[in-house]
Amino acid sequence: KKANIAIVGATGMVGRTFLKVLEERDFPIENLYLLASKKSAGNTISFKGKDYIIEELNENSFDKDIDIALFSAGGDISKKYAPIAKEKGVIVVDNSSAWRMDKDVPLVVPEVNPEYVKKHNGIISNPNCSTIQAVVPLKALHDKFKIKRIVYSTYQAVSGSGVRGIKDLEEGVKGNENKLYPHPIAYNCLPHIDVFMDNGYTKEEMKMIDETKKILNDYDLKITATTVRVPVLYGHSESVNVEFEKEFELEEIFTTLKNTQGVVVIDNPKENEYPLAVNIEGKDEVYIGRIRRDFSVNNGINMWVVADNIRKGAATNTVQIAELLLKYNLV
Ligand code: 11C
Repeated sequence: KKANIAIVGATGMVGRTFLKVLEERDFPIENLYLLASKKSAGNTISFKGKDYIIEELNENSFDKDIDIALFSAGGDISKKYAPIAKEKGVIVVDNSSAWRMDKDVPLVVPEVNPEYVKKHNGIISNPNCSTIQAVVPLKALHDKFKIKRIVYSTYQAVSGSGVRGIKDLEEGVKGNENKLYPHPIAYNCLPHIDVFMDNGYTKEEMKMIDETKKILNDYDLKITATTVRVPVLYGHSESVNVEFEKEFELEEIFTTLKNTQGVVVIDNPKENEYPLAVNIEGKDEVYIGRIRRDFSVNNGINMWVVADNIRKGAATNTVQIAELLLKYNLV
């Protein structure tokens, strides 16, 4: 079966990657509609060798026969237009944070909780990029050894902030002033992603904590996080410290991760081999290395988790969700 697909935010970094991923995976599309803001309307984007005209997103955009709309145009657009699309019978797969914590909205990572798409009420959320890459390995480990506590420390690429983040880094290394971030990102690390909340955490940190619990469907997990922006273009890296209830042999952790769908283990310290952001750009898997015991607790490990934030962290995961909708005959 082929589906009618709309892309909301087609000209953005994630929007363009949606198209690339749909093309690469040969997603079965009948009709494709590209929607964006007024300023891009009328321009064309090519998909599978054919040019498509970008239309302005408005309240009538979903009057057409659209099965699935992939949204990546920011939270405000999703808040306003996802309910309109849903009303017209479109299934929205939303990459923004607008609906993620809503009780009626499944938050899906296909390697972790694919069946949750069946519970959709017109909207399915794609998690935050830094959460997606963490939960792929954590789900497999949780099933086997039962996680008690997680400590996340992230090293996140500027592309997570979109083109303006990339510009701040590229201009910064030339000696020009930062325009997006509150401090220079060139030659620097900023312990500040998204806005600060009243509890002293940033919103990015709270997203990692809250979304992990929702995706793993375990609200008893103890989780803390520090999220840091680093001068890297693509690929988020994370130090993930995990404490388990159950005892384990380190070899079992390796075996579990090696057998987890969507995970690639690169862990050969003697040869200086471990996942690096610059090597995983354009990849769809989650790369893991530096797997070792945390000797400060009874049953703990540390690992280094790297993924392309625009692909697995956003576009690929969203397209995988759309693939599940077809697989489960939901469109
Ligand atoms: C970043 N994780 O790296 C953010 C970008 O909730 O979808 C994605 C924000 C989100 O800045």
